[in-house]
Amino acid sequence: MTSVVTQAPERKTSQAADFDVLVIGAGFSGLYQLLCLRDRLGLSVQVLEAGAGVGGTWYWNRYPGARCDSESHSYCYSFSDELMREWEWSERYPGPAEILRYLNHVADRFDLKRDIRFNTRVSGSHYDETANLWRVSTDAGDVLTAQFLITAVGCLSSANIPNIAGLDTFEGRWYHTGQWPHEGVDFSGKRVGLIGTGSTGIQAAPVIAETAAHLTVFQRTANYSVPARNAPLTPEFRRYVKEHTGEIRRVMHSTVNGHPWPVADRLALETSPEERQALYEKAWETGGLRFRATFRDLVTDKAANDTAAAFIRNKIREIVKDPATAAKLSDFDHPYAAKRPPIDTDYFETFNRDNVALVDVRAEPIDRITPRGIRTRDVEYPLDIIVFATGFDGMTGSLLRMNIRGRDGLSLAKAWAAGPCNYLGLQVAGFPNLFMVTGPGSPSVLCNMPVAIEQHVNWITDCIAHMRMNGLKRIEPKDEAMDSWVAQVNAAANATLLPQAKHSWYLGANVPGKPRVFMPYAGGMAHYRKICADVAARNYEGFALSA
Ligand code: N01
Repeated sequence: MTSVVTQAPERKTSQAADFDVLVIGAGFSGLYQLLCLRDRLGLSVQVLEAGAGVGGTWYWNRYPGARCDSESHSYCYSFSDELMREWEWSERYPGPAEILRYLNHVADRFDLKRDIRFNTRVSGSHYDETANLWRVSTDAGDVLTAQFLITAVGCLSSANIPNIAGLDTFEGRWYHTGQWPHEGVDFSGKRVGLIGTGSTGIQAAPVIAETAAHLTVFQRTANYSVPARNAPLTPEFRRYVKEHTGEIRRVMHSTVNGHPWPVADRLALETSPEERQALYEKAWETGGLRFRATFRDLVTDKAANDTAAAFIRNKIREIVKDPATAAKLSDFDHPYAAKRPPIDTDYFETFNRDNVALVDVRAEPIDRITPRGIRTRDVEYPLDIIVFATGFDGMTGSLLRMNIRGRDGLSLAKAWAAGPCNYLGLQVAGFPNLFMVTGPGSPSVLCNMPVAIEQHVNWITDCIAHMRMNGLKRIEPKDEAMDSWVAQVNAAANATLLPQAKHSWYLGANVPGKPRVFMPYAGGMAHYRKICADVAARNYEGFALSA
């Protein structure tokens, strides 16, 4: 833990408010934010959490095959060497049960649960300018007040269930992966339809296929995927992690996307075809998101990207025995990694099973859901269960559904009608003392999330400490700082191939009516970290602070 103020001033709540700070969400972000504000700054903090337990994303996403795509030794907090050393991950990629055990361990170790109100969904958050406090209402009818409001609601918490006609007539059962029943779903003997082939659908399909009588995968856009190569961690690797915590953290904090490996400093187009092929083969065998780090021009140069796309297309054709299915699975319409690249365990192999079929809904669009199943233009597919792996109203959905209103009743929805304009992804003009952890306009989903979260939480904590030490009561960004940041976010995206994926949730393209704006900051986590540190060092340049 480096940048956060460590001296706890005397605990003191402003007279008018119930708490100094209200934090919404008890996932990775909310837990760490509570710890920093309560135990390091001595503030009174209340966390409001819709779930019955801690965990955020991992509390809700318990679908079959769910597993984190970041490697376990880096998908954890790095603020405490002791915590890093004492926790032992069992596999290369942790599943929801293990991540929930970890987050409960953290919550218990730092005695966080006593300040979390579970089963409490926020229904409205209004800024009262006269009193300079936020009034937060809950679905239980309570109203709580605080000087600061911090959203720690995650980027992917608002399920996107497509509006397909007839869903209400379906006589089977249906589920969205992001709201998975905690008791699980029994697929045995069932005919299952899975809609969606993003990271989630690609993880779920092989596991569902193992027990279902039949699985039909409805694919709208062919997706790249690379083997994850999950495996139990060896004692040697666990020892290595314990002995190198500082070094692992240093690498995670210095890389473009917060993973514990650097992007190779070589160009695909300056590498001979033979060597390039050998490097891709090696990366394919190693598995995981590291594949993207094979060359540094993969997400900036289309010709370089084409070499990776061709390699993956060939792999799919080698794996999938039916050439027509292989062709549909590899008919990509976007550059590799322009959408979040999935990693999988036997996804393409699953299409060699007798009980699995692929439907290309571009060629054969879904017409409606019937009482018996899904009808496309050509055929009715009889189903007992439909699984929507159709993603989320990403980045802004979880914020906008909380009915946030700033000065003069301005709603965040109105302020963001043309897209999520803000400063550094942290604050929005007109919404004083409201901070977003990993909001749009920050690297967030382009980064290994715990790394992005810790940086934001540390920055916000330092900022609040600065305000209290200097008798400052209010902070919000200046309009010109916001405009400049929005321009920088756009420029960073346009320097990459990412905006070329026209159907990407990064662009809001998966939600009808949502403005098409590239939302995360694509300039790299390490660069972003420096920008934020420089802003703070220059006396919070771009923010208006007042007493
Ligand atoms: O959602 P997605 P996701 N008819 O939006 C399809 C993170 N994550 O839940 O591409 C037919 O990526 C849609 O088709 P198209 C990760 O950041 C992390 O899979 O829009 N199909 C697409 O195929 C990820 O990016 C992990 O044409 C429809 C799919 O549904 C993010 O979550 C694991 C449709 C949605 O893909 C979201 O991933 C999983 C319709 N009407 C996820 N509407 C780990 O690290 C949508 N689709 C573990």
